[in-house]
Parts: sequence; structure tokens; C-alpha cells
Amino acid sequence: MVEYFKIAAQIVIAISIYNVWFLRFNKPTIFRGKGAANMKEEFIAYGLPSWFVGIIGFLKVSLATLLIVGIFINSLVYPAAIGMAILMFGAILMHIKVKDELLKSLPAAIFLTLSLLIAFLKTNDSEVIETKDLTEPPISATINENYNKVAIATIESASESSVNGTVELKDSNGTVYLTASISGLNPGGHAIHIHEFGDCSSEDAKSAGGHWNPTNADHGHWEHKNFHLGDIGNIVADSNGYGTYEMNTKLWCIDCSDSLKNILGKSIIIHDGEDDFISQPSGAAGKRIGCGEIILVN
Ligand SMILES: [Cu+2]
Ligand SMILES: [Zn+2]
Repeated sequence: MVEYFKIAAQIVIAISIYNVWFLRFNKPTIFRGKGAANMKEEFIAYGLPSWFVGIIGFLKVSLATLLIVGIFINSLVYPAAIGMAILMFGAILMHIKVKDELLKSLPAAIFLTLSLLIAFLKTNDSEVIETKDLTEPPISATINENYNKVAIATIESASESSVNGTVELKDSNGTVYLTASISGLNPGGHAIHIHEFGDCSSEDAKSAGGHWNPTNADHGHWEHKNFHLGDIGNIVADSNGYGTYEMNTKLWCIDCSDSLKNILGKSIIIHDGEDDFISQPSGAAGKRIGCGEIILVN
């Protein structure tokens, strides 16, 4: 819409300038300053030298032409419109200088306004480009969705443990890589799972809900037939209470639109005991001693 308005305004200004400077140059009009009979008289009435007529005429006709050419070469429009606005402002000043009635400034005021609108109205051009990025790209979205996203769960103590650590999750081209580093554990095995809610607010971390299980499967082991998507395995802590765990899977994603895969907004839970990968519904891993919400980093 804006684009069409601007083109129409460019044409209106240009035609008017050609009309005034070619067809009516030697004729009186109701808009001429001081009731001058033609262009030269008008300039003299303004107290301007007569050679100034040629300069102003040349500038106005040139800028009018640039406005027309600007329909096809967009970069010309802004300078032409600014130049035209300055000349129209000058014309109004001249009418004021000789104390003309306001009506005589009307055409110049209209062209000044149109020129400023042409120069400063935001065109759809840039808007279209901006919204294209947001609304159009189902293809790049599916690529970007699985590309180089990073999420982190900062594990904090639950059930009065001294557990802390981080679980880093990286989505690279459709594969999510998990790296967990946990301290403050008792030596030995500790279950690590994704639980369904990103809510670690309760003291025993039960606010995080049960195992994340969007496929409605039985609890188990990654390498078995049945497992929750939130089943990860066991971290084995050394004698210092430090343990790590690494895995990767294409069954998860970070911040993608597939709710069966998206791990964002869930939580990671560390248990006091080991996951036996058999007991239902959660591997008999005991109380929850660490919890952290999975949050997008970038
Ligand atoms: Cu768990
Ligand atoms: Zn499970």
C-alpha cells in the first residue's frame, strides 16, 4: 500500500512541476506570488535575481525527473524527495516574505508534505523482508531448529543433599549430546533422568513430576526395547563423590516444535540410588538428591 502511495505521490509532484515550469511558465495562476503574471515576474516580486529562475527551474525539473526515474531505481527517490522538499519549503518562505495570502502557499505546502512522506514513510519493502524471515521459512526452520542449540540444566541440591553440577545439552544437526558433571555424590551409582516438569521448587524435587515419557512407554534402558525418553542411565561417582555421564541421541531435540522430542522446559533429576532399568515406573532409584531445569542457552 505505502509503496503505491509513494509512487502516486512521485507522479503527482512530477506532473505538477512539468505543468508549472513548461505549460504555465508564462501564464498567470492564482498561486503566483504578489499577483505576478509569469514566473520571471514572480521571482522579481520575491526580490530574487532573474537568473535565479533558470537555476530553480532546472533543479525542480531535474528532481521531478529523478522522482519518476526513482519509480524504477529506488535509490534515487530519497535524495530527490529531500531536494524537492527543500525547494518547496523555500517557495513557501518566499510567499511568506512578500506576505501573500495563505492560499498561494497551498500547492507548495502540499508538495512539501508529499515530498516528506515520500522520503520518510517506511516502505513495505523492508517490512516484507523482515516478516519473511519470521513467517516464511518452514525449510530453514526445520534445519535451524536442530542446529547448534545449547541448553543447560544447573543441578542443585534436593532432599538436603550436597549435590551440585551441570548437565550440558547440545543439539547439533539433529543429534542431542548430553554431558553431565555432578559433584557431592556418595560414591557409587546414581540414576539420572529427564523428568517431565521444569520445576525443582519442592524440597524433595517431586515438583518435577515423573519421568518424561511422551511416547507412553514402560521404564527401561536405552538399549532395551522399552524405555522412557527421559531414561538416561546411571552416573558412577568416584571416591570424591564426582561423576560424569555422556550420551547422545536423535530422539531428543532442543527447542524444536515436536513435543515428542523437545527436552526444553523439562528437568534433570539425580537420584540417591541406582536405576535398575526394570522396576516400574522409575527404576527404583530412590529419593531425588539433585534437580535442574533444562533452560535454553542459545
Ligand atoms: Cu528420575
Ligand atoms: Zn523412566
